[in-house]
Amino acid sequence: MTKSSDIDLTVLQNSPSPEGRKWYFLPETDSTNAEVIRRLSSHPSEEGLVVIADCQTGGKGRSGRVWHSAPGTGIYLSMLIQPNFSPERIPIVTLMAGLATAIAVNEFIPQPAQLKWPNDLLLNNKKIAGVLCEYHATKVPAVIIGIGINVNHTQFPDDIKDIATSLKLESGLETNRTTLIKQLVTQLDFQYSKLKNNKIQALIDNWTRHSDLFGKPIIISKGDQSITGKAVRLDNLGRLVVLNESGKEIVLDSGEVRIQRK
Ligand code: BT5
Repeated sequence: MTKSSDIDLTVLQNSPSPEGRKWYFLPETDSTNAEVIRRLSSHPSEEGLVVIADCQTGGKGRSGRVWHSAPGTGIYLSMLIQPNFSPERIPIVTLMAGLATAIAVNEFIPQPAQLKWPNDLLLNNKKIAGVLCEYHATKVPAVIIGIGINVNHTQFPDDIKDIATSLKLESGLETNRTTLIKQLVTQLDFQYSKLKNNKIQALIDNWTRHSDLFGKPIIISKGDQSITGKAVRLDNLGRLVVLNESGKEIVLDSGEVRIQRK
């Protein structure tokens, strides 16, 4: 069995998809997001394009962080969308992609994973997936939705071993990556169609149902500031509304959230 044998591009290409979708599989790349961005210069209009890699040598997280992308075990996938809206809407795209990931992943585990604002999916308080959306302003503005899911990992490097988990570690079962990719892309298409139809509130309500963040005491770090309070809700721009310790509502468009567990 080759390392990437459970990713079967033919199965994916034959699955129901929007017309004209292109699928690419790469045994190795620096970053699937970077791959899509490079491709945009020669192919400026390819809405729906999906690029999958078996391994990333420069997997990207937010703010220049690294996404650990071991070969043969994870899903490293980018989808290109070219919606008719401005960069302010990217936070909503990130929520939409997280929701699609949660729904897809939850098909494969008995206990549901929970979304953590803005871009994490947690299982038993450990990170099982992350989303990185990047805006690229070309002739046809593009958003690259990057999703990393820990699927069949049995171990992680020292720096993340206490904060990361995988489907395999949580369920004890090996998951076929092609089956999960199919679910993920189906969900992405479905949630994106809702976004295009401006069903923002429905999307935010659904995201909220897939998160155990609300009502919990949290600490949010933003640069060198940190705010302690309770997550109250998301507003219609996808920002987090927090009730701080003085009883004042604060609206955050970015930050690192830590749930204070007892
Ligand atoms: C993310 O960033 O969670 C976004 C991850 C997006 C990865 C996908 S893979 C396909 C596409 N191509 C790319 O190059 N990227 C996207 P952030 O919230 O900044 O989290 C990064 C942090 O998560 C790191 O600093 C580590 O602490 C932790 N981390 C790194 N790799 C991890 C992993 N495999 N599992 C769990 N946690 C990880």
